[in-house]
Amino acid sequence: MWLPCGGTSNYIVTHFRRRLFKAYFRDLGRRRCNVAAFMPEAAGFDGVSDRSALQEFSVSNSESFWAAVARQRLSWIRPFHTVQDCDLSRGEIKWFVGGQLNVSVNCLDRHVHTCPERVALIWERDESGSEVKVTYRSLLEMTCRLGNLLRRHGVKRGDCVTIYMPTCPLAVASMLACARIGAAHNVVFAGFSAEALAERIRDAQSGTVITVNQGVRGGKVTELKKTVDTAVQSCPAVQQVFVAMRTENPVAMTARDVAMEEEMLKEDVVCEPAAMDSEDVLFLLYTSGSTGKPKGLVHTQAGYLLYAALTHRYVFSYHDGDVFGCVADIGWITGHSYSVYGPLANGGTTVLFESTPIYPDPGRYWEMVQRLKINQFYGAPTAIRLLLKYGDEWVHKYDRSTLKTLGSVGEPINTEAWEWYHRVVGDGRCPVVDTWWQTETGGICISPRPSDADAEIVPGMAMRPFFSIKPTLMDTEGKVLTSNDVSGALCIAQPWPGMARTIHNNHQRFIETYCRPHPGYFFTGDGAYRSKEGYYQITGRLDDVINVSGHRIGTAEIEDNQCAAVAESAVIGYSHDLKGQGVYAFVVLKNDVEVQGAALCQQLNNMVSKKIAKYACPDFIQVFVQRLPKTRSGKIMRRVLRKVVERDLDGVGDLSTLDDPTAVQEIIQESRTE
Ligand code: 6R9
Repeated sequence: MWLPCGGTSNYIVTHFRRRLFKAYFRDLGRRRCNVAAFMPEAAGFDGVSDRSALQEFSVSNSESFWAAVARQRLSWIRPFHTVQDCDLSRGEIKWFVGGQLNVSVNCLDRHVHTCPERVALIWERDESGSEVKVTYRSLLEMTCRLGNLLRRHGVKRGDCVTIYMPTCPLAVASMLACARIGAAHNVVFAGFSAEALAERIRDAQSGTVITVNQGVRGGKVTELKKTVDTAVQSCPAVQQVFVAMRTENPVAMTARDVAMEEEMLKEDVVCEPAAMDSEDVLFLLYTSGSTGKPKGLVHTQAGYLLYAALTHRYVFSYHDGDVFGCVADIGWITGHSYSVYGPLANGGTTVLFESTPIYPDPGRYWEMVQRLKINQFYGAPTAIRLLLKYGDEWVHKYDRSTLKTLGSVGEPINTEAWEWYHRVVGDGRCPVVDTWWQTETGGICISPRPSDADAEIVPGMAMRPFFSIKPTLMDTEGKVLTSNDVSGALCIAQPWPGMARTIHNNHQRFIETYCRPHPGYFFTGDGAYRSKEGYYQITGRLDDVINVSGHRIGTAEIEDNQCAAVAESAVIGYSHDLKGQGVYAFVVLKNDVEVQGAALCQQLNNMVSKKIAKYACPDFIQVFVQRLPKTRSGKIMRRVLRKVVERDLDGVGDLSTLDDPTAVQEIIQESRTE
């Protein structure tokens, strides 16, 4: 004790003890109260008095954590009897076994009971300034009519419906109508070619397709119905195509086609929801593998919905009344989890963005933020880098004071883009959350938030695992790396409810891709660095890793070294006589920049050798590339760049997800003239 012993001090000691005791419990009470205010379920978790204890609890008591959250946040028709039944090494994943629920009831009906007139969707149409608001009541009506229509046309529980539509309320209602009647949906991005669409319809064994007459994006009209007509010629199983009208232009209808809105009007606004088992299929979503055909990842009902809802609520700190603006297309997992399921499960108001970041001008996002009073904005680094090129004026023109959180997803966000997003878009006052996840993970797994309000955020780092996520890094021999300040293959050490359950029709491929490389772990295919402080930073796809003279370098590490003249870059490894692999860099310059190639190369080399090491310096820099080949969701296709450099154009593999094939032609031309 710090007081000297003596007669009079006894009183003081007791007095102090009592005060200390009281203060301890007051503090504990306050912390408990804080943590329960943050997450009500936490009040029932033993020993959880603050957020870091909550995080630890969620990892080491993942079953209790998810059981409490599932009971609290989902409406069940029948409660589950087993929280999880998983064996990662065999790729057997089951959550909330025995439970029954309906996803559309969770996303709609329960909010209609409490707040029918709340806006569920704000459809930000391509035509700027013509947004359409849809309340929970009317979205439920739309969904029910559509559910009844599908049922009347023979769509049954367990069938799979392909949705080939732009981001719009009817597309959301189509997804939810499938969920209502127990059919699975398969949304295909409405920019894919007829061939890519046909391949996905066939693989999903869809007998029904939903589309629109025409799409409108960036002011351009696309003939979506015609694309479907071509696609279904090679899909004998397709019996019916529902056609909604996005524009007023009529399209040729065949005997197979159904005029969707007209027929919906004949249907009842009440549609009995199917009681679905937790592990029934909710949707398939195709994502391209680097080789082979696209994979139809399968997500199921309860676990997916719960994970989307919880991550949406806590990563973005979404609160009732906020307007959530995720600008991803519904054809991607980001659109599924954060434009549709997460926000709607939380009774939120979500923006459906139909346009592009530069239509009608590069101020589009920020004008929309001002007009719709968006509180959380969630976009992709590729768009941020594009807008950065156009300068700050386009941002400053608009009032962004409603913004509270900015999110990034899809690729590593380089430091320059991160700083610009934070400083210019967010006026330096909004946390930027760089969220790492995959179609396979169903929702965000690593992100700077949730954490304490004043917890540091390091630019360009995803940083902290979400509740119950246990990231693990493996070395090249497959051993777990336990220390900090290391890089390795990113795995996740225990199952979580949002993870994909299988690849449609190919469970073997699921096991081989995700479970076999590191038995007992889910293998992500990405590389990551764990910093001295224990924060995670994604270094890029492992199949893109470059190995120079025995040093493994992630693409993101080199690409982050950009100088003022550079808009974006991509590096790949190519075969090099001495070093095994050399570094080949493609560099896109900012608009109106005049630089000498040699000076720029010198500058870039200096930066890389200063920040990483001399061995990481590009051996060859192809400057003045107009643009990089990207997927339609904005990811750089390094695989294609590698083939260009190797002059192996026949070996490029699946190109169906490539945004604009002319980008590849340009690079081939330029690489010949260099
Ligand atoms: C949500 C989504 C998944 C792949 C993933 C990784 C890359 C996504 C990232 C990121 C670095 C981030 N990725 N988010 N890389 N930082 N914040 O994009 O899903 O289309 O399946 O792509 O995207 O390589 O493995 P998906």
